[in-house]
Amino acid sequence: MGLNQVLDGFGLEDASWECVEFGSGHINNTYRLTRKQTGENLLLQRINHFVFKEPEAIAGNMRIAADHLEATDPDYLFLNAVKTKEGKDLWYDEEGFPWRILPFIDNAYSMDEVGEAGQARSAARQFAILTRKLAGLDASLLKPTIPDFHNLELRYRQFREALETAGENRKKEASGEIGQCSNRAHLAEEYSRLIVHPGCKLRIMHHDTKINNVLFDVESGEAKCPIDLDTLMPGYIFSDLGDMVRTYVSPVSEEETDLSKVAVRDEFYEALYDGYLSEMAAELSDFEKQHLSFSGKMLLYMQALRFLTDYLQGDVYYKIHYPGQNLDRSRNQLKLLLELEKKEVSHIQLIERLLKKYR
Ligand code: ADP
Ligand code: GN1
Ligand code: MG
Repeated sequence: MGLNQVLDGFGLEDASWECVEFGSGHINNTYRLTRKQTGENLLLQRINHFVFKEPEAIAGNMRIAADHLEATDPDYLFLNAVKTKEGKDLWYDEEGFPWRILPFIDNAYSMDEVGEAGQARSAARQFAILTRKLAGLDASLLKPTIPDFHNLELRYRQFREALETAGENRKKEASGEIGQCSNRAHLAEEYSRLIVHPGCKLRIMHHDTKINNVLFDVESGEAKCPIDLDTLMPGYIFSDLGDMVRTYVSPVSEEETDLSKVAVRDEFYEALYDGYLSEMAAELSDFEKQHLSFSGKMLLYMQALRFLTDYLQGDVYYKIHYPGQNLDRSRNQLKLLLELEKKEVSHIQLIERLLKKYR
């Protein structure tokens, strides 16, 4: 697909813009566009329509959220799409891929690993603010952009199905991880029990709160705003907290293959819960408060299952840079899950202390 056609779809002159690949996401293709004369930046993204089968749902959700925020809090920084020539949010290429342009946040950066506990606190605050500001909007107005995205029982079933069709070599390579994932099926049952409780509220959640989905301000070093809002949709409190535990507490990212480096940093765990609860504690039901510590386990288990399932299926979902990367990622997540499980009692006590602080 020629870039000139894409830019033309948005009424932009190809010759005036420089385009470079950007970011380290696993799903979409992201580019920074820079206007040669002025240095003005835009963010261009090709949405992966194999993953997001109903891209209009993303655009629709963003619009509903943006309208609500515009009415209730016009100063809140919420990125909404730049319109195509036809006044639409998305432009479709010949292969059926939707493209969008978003305002580019200048003087900001994202990171793949968290270096300081203060960054964990600050990022978690931003995700909490987003959910709090949307708490007055009926969650059922937003569509699931990926149905059953965080349905842990379904993820477990998909893993079992992948085992039935996987090649013998891959199954042999992954035998240890297959065993570890099979042994934790009770977590999926626990999740299903928790989310049907009336105290577990259906909320508008981000669903992809990993650390490279928040931008930090160059000057202040503080988190500025959540990005990657493709999965902003109805869900439960565990999703966002869980993905933060998954990606903020370890000194290394999910890509690290030296498992001795994968660890739980208590200071970072505390900071992220502190930041999140400082904004969200008053919003939570008693039931949600009582089960917050489940979040990290749930998300780590789900991510281990998802990477392993993709490995068993022949790497059809996540971008990989070398063979076996999805198995390595799954190993990394299982190690972190094990480390987290060891600290469960002290984490529950910590969360109780923080809930008292924000009562
Ligand atoms: P993916 O779905 O592939 O993860 P993202 O929307 O997260 O795509 O974008 C990839 C990267 O691009 C981010 O990690 C961030 O570094 C950068 N980025 C995304 N949106 C913006 C923005 N509006 N302004 C500046 N940089 C951005
Ligand atoms: C994907 O798009 P990206 O890289 O921010 C995935 C998340 C996973 C994450 C693991 C739509 O997020 O669910 O947690 O990879 N997004 C989708 O790094 O599947
Ligand atoms: Mg991303």
